[in-house]
Amino acid sequence: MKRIMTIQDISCLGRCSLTVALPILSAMGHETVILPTAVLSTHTQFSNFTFRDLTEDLMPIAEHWKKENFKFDAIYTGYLGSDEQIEIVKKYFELFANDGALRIVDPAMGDNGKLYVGFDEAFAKKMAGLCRHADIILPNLTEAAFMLGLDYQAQGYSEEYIKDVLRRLCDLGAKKAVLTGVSFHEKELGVMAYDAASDTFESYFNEWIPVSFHGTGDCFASCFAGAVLQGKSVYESFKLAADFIVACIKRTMADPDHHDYGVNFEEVLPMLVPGGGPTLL
Ligand code: PXL
Repeated sequence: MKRIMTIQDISCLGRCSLTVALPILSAMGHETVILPTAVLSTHTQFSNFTFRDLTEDLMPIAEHWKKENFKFDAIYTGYLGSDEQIEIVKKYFELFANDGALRIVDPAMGDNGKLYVGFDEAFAKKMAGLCRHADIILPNLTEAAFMLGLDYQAQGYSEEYIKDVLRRLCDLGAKKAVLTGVSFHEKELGVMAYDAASDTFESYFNEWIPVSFHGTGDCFASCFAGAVLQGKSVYESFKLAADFIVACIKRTMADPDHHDYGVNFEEVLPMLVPGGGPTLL
């Protein structure tokens, strides 16, 4: 069994960050070690959320784990609350990823052309600095634009433009970049990826479902990380993750009482279980 450490917040309600990463990675058959960076009453799209910063616990936890000589096959980071937490994650990479562990960074900090509440352009640049230490990064187009200092383009761009964005993302230092929320045709939405070592691109598209749900980026990243750790290729992993998200959105919309602050991924989890549950696409 593989052991993965995931570093992100606990938003108690809102189906994002650790409340999706832990069940998804567990369902995919991995021992999942969590490092919570903060506890929030909800994610930051709600008003008046509480925020308990856990920064001061992070290094004592690392020191304990180091003394116990715990090993990890992968470290996957998501939403991080501050510059200081980004620096601490770099230390975790140094301490725990020194014997071949895969470092996956989802620079979760924005969507639809805007950064989430609490983040600014300087934070995006710090996140770009963390990407330098990653094997694989998973930004959406908004996060890529902020990290690279480019204007956000919602649509109407060319394939060459996306390839240029991907090359620049790998120029930050990551070995591979997987860009989500890419669309070259009105009715399609998908993923394009770049592998700097082989200078190759791969892409995968699904039908565009014209809705937006919170937390889908975290579900995508968790499923992707779980699939890579199962030994799937980067292409197979982002294809599975994209299909998983489409299935989650369809399942959510099938409920007339659904809300938009998280998707029903729970009932779609069986499609990720090794050995197979039903495919719920
Ligand atoms: O889904 C990303 C995410 C994770 N954690 C917190 C958030 C968000 C997005 O808004 O607010 C706390």
